[in-house]
Parts: sequence; C-alpha cells; structure tokens
Amino acid sequence: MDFEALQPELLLTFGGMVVSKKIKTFLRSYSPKNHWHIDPVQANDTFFCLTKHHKCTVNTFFSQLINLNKSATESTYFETWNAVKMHRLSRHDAYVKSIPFSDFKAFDSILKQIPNDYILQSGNSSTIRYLQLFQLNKTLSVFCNRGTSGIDGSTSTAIGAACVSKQPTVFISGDLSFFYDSNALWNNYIPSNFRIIIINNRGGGIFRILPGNKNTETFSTFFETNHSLTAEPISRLFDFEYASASSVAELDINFKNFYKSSARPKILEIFTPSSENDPILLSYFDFVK
Ligand SMILES: Cc1ncc(C[n+]2csc(CCOP(=O)(O)OP(=O)(O)O)c2C)c(N)n1
Repeated sequence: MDFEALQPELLLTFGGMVVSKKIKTFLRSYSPKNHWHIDPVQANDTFFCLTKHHKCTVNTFFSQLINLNKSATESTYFETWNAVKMHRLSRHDAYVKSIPFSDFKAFDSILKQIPNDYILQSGNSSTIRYLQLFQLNKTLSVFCNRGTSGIDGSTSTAIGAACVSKQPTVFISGDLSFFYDSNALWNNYIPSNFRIIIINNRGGGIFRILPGNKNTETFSTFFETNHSLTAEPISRLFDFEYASASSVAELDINFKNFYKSSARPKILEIFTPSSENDPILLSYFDFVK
C-alpha cells in the first residue's frame, strides 16, 4: 500500500488513547505535519508530533471551525483515502464469507444482530480489538473500560452502567475476563434487559496472536491458561437465562430470541475453536491489503 499518499498534513484527534496498534504505527511512521488534539483538559502525544492542544469541547471546536467559513482547499486526499477504504470494506466482506466458524466469524454474526440504539459494552483483550475491525451500527453507543487494558472489572462496569442508563445493554466479553469478574453478577440490580455474550475460546486467545511457539504445554498452561470451564453453572447460580452456540447456524437460532424481553437477564456463550482463531485473524490482515 502507498502509505505516503495517506500521510496527513493535519491530524485532528479527540477522546482517549487509540486502540489500534496498526493506526499508531502508521501515524508514527508517517507523521502528520500537524497534530491537533481537542480536549478541555488533557492531550496525549500518542504519535510524538503534537503541535497544538485546543482546550475546548469537540462541539465548540467544530462549530467555530464551520463558522470560519473558509473555502475548501484543493485536495485529492479524500479520494485517495476513500478508495483504500472501499477496497478494504469489500475485501472484508469477501473474507468473512470465506472463513469457517471462529472468533472472527462470531463477531460478524453478533454485530449484525444487535438491535438499534443498544448500549454496547466491550471487554478488553481481543473483544475490543475485533470490534474495531467491523463497521458498527451507528445507532449503538459503544463503551469499553480501557484504563490500563485490564481484563478485570469489565462485567461490573457494564452492569453498573446499565443500571444507571436504563437503556438496553449488551456486554461482550472473553471467557477469562468473564470468569475473573463473575462476582459482578452477585447483586440485586441487574436489569432484565441486560445481555451478556461470552466468546469462550477456552483461554486467553489474544496470546495466540503474538509470535512464538504455541504447541507447548508451557504456552497453554502459563500464557493461554487453557481451561474447560463454561458459564452455564454461573448462569444458574445468579438466575440468568443461558444458551450456547458453536456455529453460525446455532447463533442464528439463538439470536431469534436473545434480545426479546424477558423476566431475567440472559447469557449467550459462544464456543470457538482456539487453535483456528489466530491464523484466521492474522490472514485477514494480508487478505484486506
Ligand atoms: C487484570 C488483568 N490481569 C491480566 C491481564 C493480562 N491479560 C491480557 S489479555 C489476557 C487474556 C484474556 O483472555 P479472555 O478474556 O478470554 O479474552 P481473549 O484473549 O480470549 O479474547 C490476560 C490474562 C490483564 N490485561 N489484566
């Protein structure tokens, strides 16, 4: 790819840290001439080229910018960028059609099924990383308790936020992250429209994505922490409805009912093949190039 053609003259950012390592690497290697961050209080110099911190809200910044009424500068930047984006989107769709059941395929199904206007809470680890590979339904409000990328406390955060917001919420979590914080379910305030989706790849799937020999007992015991737990007994303990799926067909059946109103909150546990997830994710990046 011609990265130089995508190098921006001006980069505008707002919000917290960028999750994508690829975007970070790109903007650090092909530095924008100017980087402006908009935030009333703080500005992270994520790309080591921050030139201005606009200390105001995003809405103030953009309304003042529009009011400047400056005529647009001649540029082909949008066309170049958009062509790359369109290519990537069509390759993305082709890739999803070609792959077997896996974390990747499960995310595709999950994201197509979330009803409009839901709050989507994401766990850390690969959940938040998969989410950024998909075009999300724009009516969703998406949250992730990033902090220092801890896999603890994500369920508690999602439940707390759902209690306060009163909006229907779906929380997507990895299995280890879910089991770490299972005590989050021990409270009397979980709304009945709260939904949990667990991607159970039987351990820390993210560690398989990193380079190294994965076919050793040391790897599976101490890095991946391979296990055979399921969330079904926990669902019974805390009075959640429970269902599970291990294929797209089973997911489709489950999603017919999953978001329907119910007296109790629900858990859907999706079992994926741990040793197939990482090659499928890594091949994706080559395929969409
Ligand atoms: C509190 C805390 N402990 C340990 C880690 C290190 N860590 C990062 S990812 C991960 C595995 C997460 O596994 P899971 O929740 O099943 O998600 P997956 O990687 O399979 O998507 C661990 C243990 C962490 N980030 N936070």
